[in-house]
Amino acid sequence: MSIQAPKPSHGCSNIWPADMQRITLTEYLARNAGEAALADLIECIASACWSISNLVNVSALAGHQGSTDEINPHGEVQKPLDILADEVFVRSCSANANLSALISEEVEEITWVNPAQTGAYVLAYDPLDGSSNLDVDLSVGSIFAVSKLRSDSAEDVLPNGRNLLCSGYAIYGPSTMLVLTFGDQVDGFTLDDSTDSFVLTHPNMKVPQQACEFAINVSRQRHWDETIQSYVSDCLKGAVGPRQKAFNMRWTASMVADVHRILIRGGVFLYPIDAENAAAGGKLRLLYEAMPMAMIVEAGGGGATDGRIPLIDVVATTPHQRTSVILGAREEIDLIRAAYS
Ligand code: AFP
Repeated sequence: MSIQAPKPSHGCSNIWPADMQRITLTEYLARNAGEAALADLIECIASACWSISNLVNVSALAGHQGSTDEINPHGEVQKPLDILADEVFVRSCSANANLSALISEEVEEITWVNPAQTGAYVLAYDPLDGSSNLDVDLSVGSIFAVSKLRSDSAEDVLPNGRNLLCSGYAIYGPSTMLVLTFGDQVDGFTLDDSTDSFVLTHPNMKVPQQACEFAINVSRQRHWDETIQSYVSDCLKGAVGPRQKAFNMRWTASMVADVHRILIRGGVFLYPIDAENAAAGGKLRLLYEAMPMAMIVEAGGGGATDGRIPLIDVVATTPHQRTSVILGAREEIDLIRAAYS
C-alpha cells in the first residue's frame, strides 16, 4: 500500500491531519507486512514497546531509577529498566513460533527460542537505547531489526544488512511512537493511550534534504580524525556544500531521539570511529543500533555510512560488533564519504 504524505503545513512535513482516516498498526501490517507471520512478530514487538513505554512512564514511582550492580556485554553498568525492558522483549516475542533467535544488547550470548531453521526469524534489538537519559527524564527508545535465517545452521544467524525484512524503533518521549520500514518507505505510528493502539500519524517519512543541524558528541573532538575535524569545523563556519550557512548543533546522547529528529527535521548524526574507540571498532553497535537505523534513514531518502561504505553493507562477524556511524541528509553523507575517499 502506498500512503501519500499530506501537504506540509507550518513548515513541518509528515503530519497526519486529524480528519484523515485512522489506520491502526494492525490494519497497516495486514496490508504491508507481506507475511502474516512477520505481521505477528511486529505486533509482538509493538506490544513490548507499549509495555516498556508504561515502565518508563512510572519508573520513578516504581523505584526503577538509578543503576544496578549488573554489567552488560559492553562493560556498561545496567539500569533497572535496561534489564526489565529486555525481559519484556523476551516475554513478548519468544512465544512467536516463527522466531528462532534473539540478539539483545543486554545479553552476551544469542538466545535460541526455537531450533535454527531456514526462513525462521531472527530479532536483533536494543531494548532501551539511551538509558543514561532515564534519570533526567529525556527521550529514550527501543531499536530492532528482523531478518531470516539463511540456512538450518546456527552459524548463519548474524543478519546481513541487505537482507533485513523490517527495521524500526520506538521512541518514548512526550508521546510514544513506533517508526517502521520494510525497505521502501518509512511510516510512523503514535500510541493512542485511549485505545492502547498504535495509529498511523506520520506516513511516508522523508529525511528533509536541506540539512541545517548536526549531532555529534563534541567532547570527543580531541580523538577525531581530520575528516571529522574538518567537517564539523565547516558546519560551524557554514562552509559545507551548497548551503553556505552555519549549522545548529544538537546532541541528546540517545540515538533514537537524534535519528527521530533527523527524520522529522533533517540534519546529520555522527558517532565516528576515533582514536579512542578505534580498537573496539567504534562506539555504536552494528546489529541493533547502526544497521536498523541505516535501513530506516535510507528508506526515508537519506544516507548512512561508516565513512567508507554504506552501513548496510558492513558485515557482522560477532553479535555485539561496533561500528562508526554517520547518517542523515544524503547530500551531507555524500560529502563526508567523498572526503574519506
Ligand atoms: P546508553 O544506552 O548507554 O545511554 O548509550 C546510548 C548510545 O548507545 C546512543 O544511543 C547514543 O547516541 C550514544 O550511546 C551516546 O554516547 P555518548 O555517551 O558517548 O555521548
